[in-house]
Amino acid sequence: MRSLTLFCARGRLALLFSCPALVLLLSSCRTQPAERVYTLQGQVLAVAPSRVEATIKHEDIKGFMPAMTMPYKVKEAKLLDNIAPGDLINATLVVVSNDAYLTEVRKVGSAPLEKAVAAPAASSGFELLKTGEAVPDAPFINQDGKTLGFSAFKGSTVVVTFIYTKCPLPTFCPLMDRHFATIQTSLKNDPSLTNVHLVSISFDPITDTPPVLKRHARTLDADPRRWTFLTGTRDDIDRFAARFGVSVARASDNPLDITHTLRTAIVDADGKLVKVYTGNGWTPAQVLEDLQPVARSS
Ligand SMILES: [Cu+2]
Repeated sequence: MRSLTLFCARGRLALLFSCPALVLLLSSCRTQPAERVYTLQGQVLAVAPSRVEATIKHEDIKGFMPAMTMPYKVKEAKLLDNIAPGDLINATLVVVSNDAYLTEVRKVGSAPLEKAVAAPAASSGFELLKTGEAVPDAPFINQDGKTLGFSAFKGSTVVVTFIYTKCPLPTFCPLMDRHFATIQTSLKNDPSLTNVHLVSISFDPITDTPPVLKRHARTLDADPRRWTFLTGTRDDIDRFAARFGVSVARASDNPLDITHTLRTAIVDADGKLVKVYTGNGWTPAQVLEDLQPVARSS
């Protein structure tokens, strides 16, 4: 039931495309409140300088997601006025269809911070790719189970992002999916961008097998001629992703409990890095604008 609830959160339209049996369940989704509210308990590891976001290592959120460490938006900056790293908090997590944020943040104690919870990519021993540098090749498997290297996309301008299909927060991986779906629509309507290809790489190879990726692609209405989903071995994916600045940390007791950052990049038709977008603040319009000169020169 949990997966269905999450699915509803991502958008009812997706449900329509997925499978006929699920359509029957649509009515039960409709009756769900637009806003879902959960209790979050955990420790604050960091507070963003703008104080609109805090990284929290939290316990299981009953009925929603397992324990993990990740950044959460707060409804208003003043909610974090008296909150500092190390604080133990109780908060209310509000999840709406395309957004999630904390309200009612309450300090209930404090505890010493553990060191190096999610190692940043910089310490993983891989150098970040620089603009103009050739993106290294890496072996992947696509949603059809076909083996291919990243170099297979040479000749096309590529927009690549990193996701996993079970990501529970609408503002993270599901947002990357929605943005890519929006870009795909624009690509189809813009003849100058016919040579642009979208690539979503999952860093959860245990769950995101080719059939799972294929189903996921279908729910997003992804056109396999324009948008490819890739998986591979964990090491190959992590090594490749780290070059773009993606850090992926899996809990030692449960590799399905994933803490990650987001990076999206444009790679030109020669396989060279053009631009990297950090986090979830970028927009499809911005990427489409940045694609214009790149796609034209290829
Ligand atoms: Cu995610």
